[in-house]
Amino acid sequence: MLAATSLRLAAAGQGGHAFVIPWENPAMTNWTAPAPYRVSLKNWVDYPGWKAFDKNTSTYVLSRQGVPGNPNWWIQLDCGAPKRVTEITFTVIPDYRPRGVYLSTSVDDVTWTHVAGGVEPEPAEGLSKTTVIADGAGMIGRYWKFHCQKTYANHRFTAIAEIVLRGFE
Ligand SMILES: [Ca+2]
Repeated sequence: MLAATSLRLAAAGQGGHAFVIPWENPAMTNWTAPAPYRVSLKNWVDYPGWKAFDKNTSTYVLSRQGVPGNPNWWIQLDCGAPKRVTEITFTVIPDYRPRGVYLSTSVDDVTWTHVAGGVEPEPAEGLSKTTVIADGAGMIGRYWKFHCQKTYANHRFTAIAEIVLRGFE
């Protein structure tokens, strides 16, 4: 046990994190598969939102913006257990860019902590943007929720092609 612990700490390097098994969210094949992962959302069109987490940048989640009284929409990944997430990569599709997207996280689906804002790429930045969390130290959460606040251009729809979370078990 001691040897294994020492090995992990050695691998952690200067960060000294106790858990250093690299982790990345799996490709979802439905709302709840593979278990224990689960995608949920609050949006304003009927769309298979789990495709924002299917590791395919040609598929996406779509929603309307600007619905009276409910202007924002969100999509979240429940990892089934807490993960330390150190970075996320957020990919859009050209004509339906969201704007002002921020990420929050929770360990219990009750208390939420703001993680990062502006996680979407600006048009000049291309279609994907990677955001490093807490200078690479990451944050620990089970639920990771992406809030889409605004649109670009004249579209009333926004879409997210793919979100990938990386970090440690
Ligand atoms: Ca996708």
